[in-house]
Amino acid sequence: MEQKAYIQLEDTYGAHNYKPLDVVLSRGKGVWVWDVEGKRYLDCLSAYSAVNQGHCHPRIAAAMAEQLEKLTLTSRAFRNDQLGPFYRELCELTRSHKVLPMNSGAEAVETAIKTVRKWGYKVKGVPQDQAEIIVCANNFHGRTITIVGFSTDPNSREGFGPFTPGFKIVPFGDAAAFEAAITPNTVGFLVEPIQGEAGVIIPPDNFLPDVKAICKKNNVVLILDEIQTGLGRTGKLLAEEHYGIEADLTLIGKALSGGYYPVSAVLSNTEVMGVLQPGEHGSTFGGNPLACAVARAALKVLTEEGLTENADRMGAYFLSGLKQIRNPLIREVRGKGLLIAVEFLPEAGGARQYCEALQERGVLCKETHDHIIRFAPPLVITSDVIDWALEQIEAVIGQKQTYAGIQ
Ligand code: IF1
Repeated sequence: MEQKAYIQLEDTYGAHNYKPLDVVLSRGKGVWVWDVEGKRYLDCLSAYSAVNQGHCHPRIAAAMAEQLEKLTLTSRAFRNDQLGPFYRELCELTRSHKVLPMNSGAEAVETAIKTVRKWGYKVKGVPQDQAEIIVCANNFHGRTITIVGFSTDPNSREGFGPFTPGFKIVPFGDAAAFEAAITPNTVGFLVEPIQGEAGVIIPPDNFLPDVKAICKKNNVVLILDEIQTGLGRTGKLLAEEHYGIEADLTLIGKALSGGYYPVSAVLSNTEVMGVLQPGEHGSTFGGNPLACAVARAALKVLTEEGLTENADRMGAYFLSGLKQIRNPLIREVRGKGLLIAVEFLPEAGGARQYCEALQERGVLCKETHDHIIRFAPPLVITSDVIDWALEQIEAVIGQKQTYAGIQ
């Protein structure tokens, strides 16, 4: 079938809850993907950091293929031979005490919300149903009703009410505002170390250390959502390491499976997780043997192939190359590791046009909030590929472009 036939099928039979680029992919390997007409593209989105290990990594594929022949799902009514080793390897890697495995990132977020609320009632002594959780403006934590209820993005929440009570919103990066919002009923602070969807918003260096101290002083659980920033993306295994702190609960997902399977987890560095008793939380597929086998392989690839270190080196290289691009329409180039954004002034006419022009040149990326392009290639990228990507990006957004888009 031709590209446009696939597009027509999607548009005819699919809900229109996305506005994808008109590229129909059929194959992926490492940093590259190919469309149905055989054209090759550099993937600069990595499925929003779920493919940190690169597309179709053979070691993860092999682990999945082997497990497929053995056992895929038992439910948690019974034990299996992949879950315990997965727990241990993940805890040792992240210096965690406990793991609660789920499937999607949003489920990990919801699990953390339930856990800290229960901790608030059973341990902190918050009156029943009075627990408060503080979040930041411009957050992105998923798409469930509870989560979009504390979103500040109208597109994420309009028309989906009524929402779950018990959440307060403070400005991102403002520790004083966070402290001022705390009450005796505050049980948790849920925050991304770097806001991905908001456009790679990096807080002041002292924000998270200050927040950690404030949480400790006020007996508030610090929940870091590392579903996008975690697992090597920012040049550290977890983004919290840039700030020298440890969360009480850490949420991971996406690259936990290397893009092979929905796997997420809540990591507990304290006994907060201990409040959950049998039968109080769970999921049909949470912690299934196939998910665990895939995640174990994905973590091994991440560590044994030095992908975090590569993200640090290649991210610095990519960022410095982008910063050399001259264009008065560029407001800012920012990033940590291979989580990078180029923000344009409104006069540029929006970032989508640049994403479409880059698609023509074989680079796939995605705009966010109209004026920002996020560049987040798989962590296996090499400097020669970055050099090629910079040539394409310079050609599209470099100095010679006029106002309101491409000549
Ligand atoms: C979509 C955005 C990114 C996340 C953080 C939790 C979740 C996500 C920090 C929920 C998921 C995904 C969702 C996906 C696109 C992508 C996304 F554009 F939506 F906002 F990455 F920035 N915490 N982010 O980034 O994880 O339930 O999706 O597994 O909704 O299209 P999930």
